[in-house]
Amino acid sequence: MYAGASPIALLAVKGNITTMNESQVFSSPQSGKQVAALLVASRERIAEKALELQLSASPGVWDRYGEAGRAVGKRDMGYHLDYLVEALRFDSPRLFGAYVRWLGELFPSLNLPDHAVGRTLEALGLSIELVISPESAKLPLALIESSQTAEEAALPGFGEAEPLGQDAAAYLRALLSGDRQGGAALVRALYDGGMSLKSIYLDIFQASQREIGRLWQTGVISVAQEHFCTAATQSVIAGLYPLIFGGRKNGLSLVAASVGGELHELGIRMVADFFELEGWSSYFLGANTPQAAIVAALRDRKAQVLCLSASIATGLAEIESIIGVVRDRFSRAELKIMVGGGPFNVSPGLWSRVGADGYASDAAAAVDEAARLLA
Ligand code: B12
Repeated sequence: MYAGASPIALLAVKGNITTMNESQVFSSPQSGKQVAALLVASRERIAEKALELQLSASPGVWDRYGEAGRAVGKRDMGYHLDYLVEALRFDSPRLFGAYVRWLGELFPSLNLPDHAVGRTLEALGLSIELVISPESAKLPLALIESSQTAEEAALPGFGEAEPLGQDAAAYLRALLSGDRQGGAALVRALYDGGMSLKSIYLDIFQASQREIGRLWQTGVISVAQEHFCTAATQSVIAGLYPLIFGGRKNGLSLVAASVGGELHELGIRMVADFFELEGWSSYFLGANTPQAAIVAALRDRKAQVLCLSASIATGLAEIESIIGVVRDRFSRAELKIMVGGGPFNVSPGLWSRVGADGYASDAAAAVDEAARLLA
C-alpha cells in the first residue's frame, strides 16, 4: 500500500502544498496540551492531507485499492494522529514510541513493506506542519522523530506477550480449536491440582489473552477467534465465582470500571476479582461506563477506592476527565483513585499525569497498592 513513496517524492509534494497553505496563521502554543487541542480541531484535515501526501508521493501504487482503500487509509491516519495527540496531551513520548513499535509489528501482517511505518509517519508529520503551521508543529514533529530512534524501538510496545507456560499454551490450544468445555476442564484440573486462583488468573487467563492479542495483531488468528476466546475465558471465570465470592469481608469497598469508549473489560474484571479474594466488596461495572454511572456507584457503595482501566491510549482523556469529575465530589481523604491497563504499563509516570493517586501493573500489585494508599 505504501510501497514506492520515497522521501524525496514526499518533499516535492510538500513544496507544492506549503505554497497552497501559506496563508494559514496559527498562534504558537507552548504546551503539549495546547498543541494536542490544535491537532484535534484539525483531525480530519490532517488525516486527509497526510493521505494525499502519501498518494501523490507514490502515484499509481494506491490505484488498485480504490475508494475503499482511500477511506481505510484516511481512517488509519486518524488513528495514528490520535495516539500522537494523547502522547502530547500527557507529555509521554513513550506512549507514541510504543505505538510506533506496535505499528512495526502490525504492518507486516497487512503485507506492507518494512519502510511503510517511516513513510506513514513522514506523511503525517508533513501534513501536521502544513495544516497547523510549522511553529505549532515543532512538538509533534519532535515526538514523531524521537519515536523512531533505536532506543525507543528497543522498549516494549503495546500488547507484547510473554512466552506462554505449558498450561497456558494447552488452555489456549483448547480455546483456539473451539473447545470451551476442554478449556474449562483444564482450569478445574489445575485448581484441583493446587494452582492458586491468582495464578490461574495471571498465568493462564492473562497470559493467554495477551498471546491472543499478539496472534490477532500478526494476522495468525481471526477476529472471530479472538472474540470466541475472550467470551470463553469470561465464562470460565464466571465458573470460578463460587470459589471467589462469599468469603469473609474486610469492610472495604471498591468500584471498578473501564471508562466511556473503552471496550476492554477483562483486565479490570480481574482486578475487581483480586480485591474480592482479599475480602473487599467489589462493584464491577464493566466496559464503556458513563461518568454519571461511576459517580452514582461510588456514592451508593460508599467506596474507598475507584479503579479505572484503559487498554488503548484513546481512553486517557476520558480517564483524566472522570477523575476531575470525581475529585469535585469526593475528597482525596475519603476516596483513592487508581488506574491501570496497557498505556500505563508502557509509560511510567503516566498514571500521575492523568491525576490518579496510584497505579499497578497487574491485579496482584493492584491490591497491594490500594493497601499502601489507604495506610
Ligand atoms: C480481547 C481484546 C479486545 C476485545 C475486548 C472484549 C472484552 N470483553 O474485554 C475487543 C474486541 C472489544 C477489542 C477491541 C479493540 N482492541 Co483489543 N484486545 C483484546 C486483547 C486480545 C485481550 C484483552 C485482555 O483481556 N487482556 C488481558 C488482561 C488481563 O490484561 P490487561 O488488560 O493488561 O489487564 C491487566 C493489567 O493491565 C492491570 N490493569 C488493567 N486495568 C487496570 C486498572 C487498574 C486500576 C489497575 C490497578 C490495574 C489494571 O491488571 C490487569 C490484570 O492483571 C488485547 C491484547 C492484550 N495484550 O491485552 C487486545 C488489545 C488491547 N486490543 C488492541 C486493539 C488495537 C483494539 C482495537 C483498536 C481494534 C480495532 N481496530 O477495532 C479495538 C478498540 C476498542 C475500544 N474502543 O476499546 C491492541 C491495542 C494496541 C494499541 N496500539 O494500543 C491490543 C494490545 C492487541 C494487540 N496486541 O494489538 N479488543
